[in-house]
Amino acid sequence: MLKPGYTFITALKIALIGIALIVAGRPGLAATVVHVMLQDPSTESGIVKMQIVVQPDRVMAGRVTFDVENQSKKLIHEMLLLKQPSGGSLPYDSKTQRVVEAKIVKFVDVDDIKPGASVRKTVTLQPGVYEIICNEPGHYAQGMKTMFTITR
Ligand SMILES: [Cu+2]
Repeated sequence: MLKPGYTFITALKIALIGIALIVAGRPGLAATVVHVMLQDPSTESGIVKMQIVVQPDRVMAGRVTFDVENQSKKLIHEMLLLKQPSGGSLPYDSKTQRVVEAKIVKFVDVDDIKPGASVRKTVTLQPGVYEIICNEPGHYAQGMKTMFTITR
């Protein structure tokens, strides 16, 4: 036979686990995971240029965890999340071959990820059209940029 006190504690534990499961299952409270894959021809045969693959490229506003993986076998890459400027293109310095970071608002900035390494970053994002880029010298111009959308 169980003691009354034990039964109460057990019921309380079950209730708390139930609440935790409900909270975890609610959108907006748990972070959405977005996979960002930084690739170039050294990643695998068939990839002909530097590129960023984002899955999914459209998520709801709220907490978003970016799981950034440098899938290159040779090159250091990085990942910046920024707002797309309305109409215009990003400020670019052709001398350094980089987007001028002092002139843009960055929501995520993961610098210098070594080949094969992964980094996770969680941020809270408002609806809008964003851009994910790599700003190692020359990489943006060579194609390391992709659109990313946050919906309501
Ligand atoms: Cu790069």
